[in-house]
Amino acid sequence: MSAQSNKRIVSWHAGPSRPRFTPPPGAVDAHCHVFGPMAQFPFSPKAKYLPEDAGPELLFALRDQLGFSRNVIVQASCHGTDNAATLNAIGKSNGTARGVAVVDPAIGEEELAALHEGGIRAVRFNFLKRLVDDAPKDRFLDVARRLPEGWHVVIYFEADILEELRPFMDAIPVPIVIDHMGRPDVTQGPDGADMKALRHLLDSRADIWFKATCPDRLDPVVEGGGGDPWDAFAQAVAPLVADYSARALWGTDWPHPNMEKAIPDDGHLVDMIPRIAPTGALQRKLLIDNPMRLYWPDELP
Ligand code: 0GY
Repeated sequence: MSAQSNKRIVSWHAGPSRPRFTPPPGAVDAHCHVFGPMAQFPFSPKAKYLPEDAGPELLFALRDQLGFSRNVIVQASCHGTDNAATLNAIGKSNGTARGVAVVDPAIGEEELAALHEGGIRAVRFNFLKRLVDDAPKDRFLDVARRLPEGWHVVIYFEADILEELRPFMDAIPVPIVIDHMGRPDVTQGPDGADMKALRHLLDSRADIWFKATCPDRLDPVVEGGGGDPWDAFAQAVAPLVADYSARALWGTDWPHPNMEKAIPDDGHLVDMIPRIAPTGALQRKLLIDNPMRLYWPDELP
């Protein structure tokens, strides 16, 4: 374990408020994680943080409390390339969860097929230096070229390397989903340099999607610990969702890895939805049509 200390951290709210916004029936939380339970699914020796257990029971209880129907569970870096905890949660979901895996680039066809069988529909390439030791673009590309039918790639990066990643992204032959919009500086506003670069990227290909997620990570922390009510995020992101409404996804990011110093209230996160997607039609795309197209195309009406 390369985590700074062996103290296990809690990064999620103990009693999130009940949201005022009611998601439409069938809504998908398209970005969340599970941690452990550690006794059954130990963390990676390379993990950069050591969280308390946040297993499927807690995740599904939160899903119900917030008024969601489905989850897309993204393999968190603390579990490395062993997707057992994510698969365990999907297996316990009664068909209401699918997942995004992190894989060893040497993975073979049979292992990929087993992940598909377990409900995985994408692989994640993480470029955040504080979370992973290396991000080998050539090996990632090799995996991207060998994915099972219908899968996509999820990429997590920060805005300062977007341009550097362009040739890599251009070479990916399947749809791409950008985690947390590539972490733009939302205080620059909807027309700021980071949002312009993101729009430029989205305009370059019709199959690049984005997660309109994590106001708690992207909006500056104010006195008192959080950025809530996250006004800068709402102002910067609402126009993006309106202009690229067929490619926007939403998720809680529960259990909010590494946010232990500014834990967001999940009820407040849900209440951001009508601020970035103000109409019923936009909410339906963001929460149902778009994630269903990517993760449950077999169940589309
Ligand atoms: C997120 C963001 C973070 C962590 C991870 O896999 C992870 O550990 O994704 C982060 O620290 O920014 O999406 O959960």
